[in-house]
Amino acid sequence: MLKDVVLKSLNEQIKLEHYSANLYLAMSSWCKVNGLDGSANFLYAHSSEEMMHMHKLFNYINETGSMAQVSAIDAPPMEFKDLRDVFEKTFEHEKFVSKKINELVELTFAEKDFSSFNFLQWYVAEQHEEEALFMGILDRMDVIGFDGRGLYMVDKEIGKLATVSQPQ
Ligand code: OFO
Repeated sequence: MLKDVVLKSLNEQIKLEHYSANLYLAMSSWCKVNGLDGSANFLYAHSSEEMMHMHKLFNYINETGSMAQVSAIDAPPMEFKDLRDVFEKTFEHEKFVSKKINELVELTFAEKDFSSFNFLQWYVAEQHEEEALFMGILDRMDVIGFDGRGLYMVDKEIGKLATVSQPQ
């Protein structure tokens, strides 16, 4: 069984991962209707990854004999200025998630919950990868630029990063 203070924070993280999944799904929808299929596919696939992050926490909590919670989550934004705005927001969001994971790690260490501390190391490594991934996309945008066929090229490059494609 988890201590109440740890359980509460892990359940908050479930909520945040679920929100991440919905945020990227909303962004995928915006990209799709704006003709940016590569980015739409990438963000759709990334939304599934976020659901996996959520399920991993959910299963961990239940395995300890504590109750994983399914909570109401806020609706994500649906309007974006342009593709750069979408990916600046993903990067900002991932930095926020990293901050929350670090707080959780700190809490489990302070509470001497070393099992949860060890479990959370996976998220620490994952956040490092995700921040690098989204920063890399912003860098690609800077290199390719948006002049002429730039937007088309950027979208194509982002599409290549999709881990799974959308169902037809
Ligand atoms: Fe994007 O890593 Fe979970 O939230």
